[in-house]
Order: sequence, then structure tokens, then C-alpha cells
Amino acid sequence: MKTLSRLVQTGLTGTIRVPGDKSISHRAVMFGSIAHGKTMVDGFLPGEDCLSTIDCFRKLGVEIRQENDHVVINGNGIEGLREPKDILDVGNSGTTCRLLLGVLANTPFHSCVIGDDSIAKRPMNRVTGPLREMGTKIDGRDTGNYTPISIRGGSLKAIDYVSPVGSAQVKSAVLLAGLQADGTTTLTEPHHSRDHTERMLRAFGCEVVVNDLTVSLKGGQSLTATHIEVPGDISSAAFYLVAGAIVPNSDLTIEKVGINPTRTGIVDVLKEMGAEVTVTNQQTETSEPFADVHIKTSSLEGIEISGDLIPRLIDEIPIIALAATQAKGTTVIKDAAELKVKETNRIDTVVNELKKLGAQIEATEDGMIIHGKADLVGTTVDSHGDHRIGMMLAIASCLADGETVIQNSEAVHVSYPAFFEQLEQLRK
Ligand code: SPQ
Repeated sequence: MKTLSRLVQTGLTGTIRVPGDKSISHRAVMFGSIAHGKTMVDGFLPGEDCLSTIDCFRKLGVEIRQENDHVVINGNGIEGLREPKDILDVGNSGTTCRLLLGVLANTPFHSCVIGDDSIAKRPMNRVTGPLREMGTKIDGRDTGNYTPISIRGGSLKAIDYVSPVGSAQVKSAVLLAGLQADGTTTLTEPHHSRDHTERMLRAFGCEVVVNDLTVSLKGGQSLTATHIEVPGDISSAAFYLVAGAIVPNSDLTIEKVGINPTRTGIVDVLKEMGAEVTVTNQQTETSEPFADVHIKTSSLEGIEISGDLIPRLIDEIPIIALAATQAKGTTVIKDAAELKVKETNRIDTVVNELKKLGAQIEATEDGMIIHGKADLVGTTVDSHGDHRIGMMLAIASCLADGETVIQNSEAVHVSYPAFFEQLEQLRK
């Protein structure tokens, strides 16, 4: 539990860095584990989710050394993985669960995958469906839709899969299985999801062909160890970008933030809302581009957020909703039904928790409608075990009159272990 009070005169000022990108950190460990040779990772996110990924691959026999944000992985190829003696526990991490199933799709042994109470409610048939079509033997609760899931590799045949959801986790699981299948696997998605897997497979020496919404790769390619530098996580930076825009007297620079175009919807939305946000020092020669992002207190206007923009900011919707409470006019968020199957039902948790603070916000079937500008008043709120809700509420406390008590605040350790310490520093 955390108790935070309103920032009265001082805003949030200074230059900071946020921890490494969660999506890229997971993939660095997974791809390093199935590559041949020694992979070095710098800028790794030592949050609970990515530590779950390390734990699972250690149980699969991979030697991994991790010290803070530096990781060394001794990979022996996918064929070097060994039958785990124990269950593989993904904790709270949907990415670990779904990508791991793709890795295990062809392994000649049995594994059992479980997670926490939140994972147990998240649908896995979006991944187990195509993997079964390829030949993997999978069972689990509700015939393989929910954890615990038991999996034994089959001899895989490539598929041409049209995914009903635009999901990087589905795309990545099918591509990881496709690497182990006979023939060329193709996946088409309804809209562009984040492309870290495609970029990183290339960095590990694989050929991946992308043609608009379709991605394909030939089976039988092996990965060669490499050095991965993980940029700062734009989803973590988003909390400070919104804080910088809505907390009076703020002026913040966040250095070395990943600016992969499939992830920068938050910057586009803040600009459209009228925020003074600038992106400088862009470095594009690495496989994942990064830059410094600067923001200062701005007056915001409500906008509509929908369509192709949604996957580019899906994880930022909780903090965007808070920004919308401080914008003049109405903000409408549509086409975001995927929020219902995240760590919590993020439509309900965002709406219920912000309402407790006095926001005028209502849930819709596929998003929410927020009327600004609201005067927030501190009270007891709850992250419900969802890291992004916990951090959004902490930023809200900087504006809310009086004290805000955040229950289950430790959920932030999933993606941002030092979040509260850093916020305290900035508040001084
Ligand atoms: O890993 P997890 O629990 O699914 O994490 C979340 C998050 O808020 O951190 C979603 F709840 O991010 C997903 C993201 O929503 C991480 C991810 C990835 O690394 O591939 C992709 C997104 O999900 P998807 O499958 O809908 O594209």
C-alpha cells in the first residue's frame, strides 16, 4: 500500500531514464536461449515479468546469468532445451506465457505452464488454436484456453494463418513455432501489432519477410547469438509524459526511450491533445530506434482515439484516460475491446478507479468516454494487481486534492520496480 499526497507548488522537473523495454527484454532472453552461442543483453528490465521469463528458460536447461540490467545467455539452439523437472511459472506475464508456448511447440518433451490468478483468466486459445493446427499437442483448462496448460511438441507443419486479433503475442508465438516447422509459415493480422519479434529475429540472423500485414518465415532457420541493447520502455515513459503534461509547473526530459513506430501512439496522442512534446536525438542505426522525449505542462483538449492508433498505444490507455480527465472537452476511446483481456479488464478498472477520484468517465463496449476537466479528490483506490493501473493512480495522486491511498501498489514491480522511488525523487 502507498499513500501519496497532492503536489502543491512544485511540478515534476528534471532529466530521467526509465527501465528497459519489457517486450524487448522478454524477447532478448527467449531468442538468446534458443540461439547458438553467447548472447549479451544490456538495458534488460529486471522487473518481475522478465524475471519470470529467465526462470522458465533456466528450468528448460539454459544457462543464464543476470545482474541488474545485464544478462548473459549461453544458448545451445532450440534443440538444446531440456524437459523441465518442474512446472514453468510465468507469474503475471502474458508475453512469457504466449511466446513460451510458441517456443515449446515442437520440443520433444512435456511441459506444464502456469501463472498467477490474472494469467488464469487470460485467453490462451488465440495461441493454442494455431499451434494445434501446426501439430502441437496441447491440453489445459477449458480444453487449452486457460492455464494450467500442458504442452508436448509435435512434428510441425507450416501454416498460413489469418489471425482474428491484431496481437504481437499471437504473431510471435506462431513465428516461433514456424521456425521449427516444415515449410514457410505465414501470418496475416487485421492491423499492425508491435514488431519487436520481426526486428529481433533479423538481429539473430533469421530471414523474415514482411509485406504490409503479412509476415512469413521459412522453417529450419537457426539463430546466432548477438548483442542486444534494450532502449527505455515507452510504456513506462508514458506515465511521466502524461505527468509532465498535466501536473502544473512540470518540465521533464526522458532519455533514450524506444521510439519504434509500432509503439509511439502515446506521443501522437499527446501532440494531438495539444501537449508540448518534442522528440530529439533520434538514433536509428540500431534495430530498435530510440530518442530523448521532452514534455512540459500543457493545456490539453479532448480527442477521439480509435482504429489503427489503438494497437500503437494499447498499454498506455490507462494513463491516457487520466490525461483526458485533465483535458478540456470530451475524449472518446473506441475499438479497444482488447483491454478486457489484459492483466485486469482495463476498461472496468480504469473507469471504476478514476471515478473514485472524481473523474467523469463511463465505460463503453469497446472503450470509454471521459469528460474533462475534472477536479480530482484523493481517496482509497486499488491497482487490482495491475501494474499499469497502479502507476496511473500514482500519477493521479500528484493532482488529487488531499491524500490518495493506493492498495496493492506493489503490482508496479511487474514492469517498473523502482517506480515509486523515482517518483519520490522527482516530487522533491
Ligand atoms: O505481457 P502482458 O502481461 O500481456 O503485458 C501487457 C502490458 O500491459 O504490459 C498487456 F497486458 O503488454 C503486452 C501488450 O499489450 C505485451 C506485448 C508483447 O510484448 O508482445 C504485446 C501486447 O499484447 P498483444 O498480444 O495484444 O499485442
